[in-house]
Amino acid sequence: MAYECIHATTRGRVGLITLNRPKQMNALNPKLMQELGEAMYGFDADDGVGAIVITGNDKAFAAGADITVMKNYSYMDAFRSNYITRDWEHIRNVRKPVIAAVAGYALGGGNELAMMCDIVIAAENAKFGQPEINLGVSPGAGGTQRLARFASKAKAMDLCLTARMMDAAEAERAGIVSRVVPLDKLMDEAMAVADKIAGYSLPVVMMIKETVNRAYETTLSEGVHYERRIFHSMFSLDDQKEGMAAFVEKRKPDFKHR
Ligand code: DAK
Repeated sequence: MAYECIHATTRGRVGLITLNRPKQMNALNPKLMQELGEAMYGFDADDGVGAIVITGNDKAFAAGADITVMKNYSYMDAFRSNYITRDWEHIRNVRKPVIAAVAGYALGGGNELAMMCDIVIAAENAKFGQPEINLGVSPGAGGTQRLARFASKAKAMDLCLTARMMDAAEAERAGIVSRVVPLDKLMDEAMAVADKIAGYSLPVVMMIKETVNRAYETTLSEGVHYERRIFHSMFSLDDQKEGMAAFVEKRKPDFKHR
């Protein structure tokens, strides 16, 4: 499918989305976010796709929402049009794992987009931040909430109130990045991770994603209870029978994704 602001393609069982506004540092305009949602829903519905990778270019994952679009908005414009919210919430609705492969700047909405993904793999040149305060506004796509939950209150306050950027090593220490790799290895690493996940039983992968995300929405005892119910339900899967039989028979499992 041809898009204006992204590229979307499949490689094996991995759906790869590349943000493609290089001259604007991949600033996230409404068209890009609408296309991103469309491509992600397409991959989510495609039985041939088991995991999704979102990336940018070497200089920028995304330098935030497009400031040229926002600058003349009034309160009513933002409120009545539910400013970009509908297109941003798509990311959270996708049920297959989404990996952000981040090189260069991930700022404002770019950092928020990365934090909406399930795994963040960063190149050594990646820089993460919430510089909205420079523009006279606060983060608006979950930055204050996800940074406080995924990193800490101290990091959330520090980044949101000073606009300073974290490098990849600090972001990994803070907990928002899962691995850091050299820039020239970023896509190999991200695709290898996605490929590995896509090789497992798709319903199990989707249930694990759903269960981990529960940890951020509920109490520990409710979360563990939910995990137990999901675990019990997995004994209805052909893939559970196959996975355990393959272990006992000392062979590779042949998952059928059901
Ligand atoms: N918007 C529009 N254009 C941008 C941009 C952005 N966010 N970031 C960069 N550009 C453009 C620059 O204007 C420049 O364009 P030309 O002058 O060439 O036409 C081009 O990209 C290259 O940028 P620079 O010349 O500035 O390049 P440098 O290497 O010197 O600096 C930089 C790179 C990324 C450090 C710098 O461009 C920068 O500071 N950019 C702005 C970063 C920023 O403030 N980001 C936060 C934006 S606010 C919400 C959802 C999301 C949001 C809010 C609500 N809802 C769901 C309600 C998000 C808000 C934000 O992200």
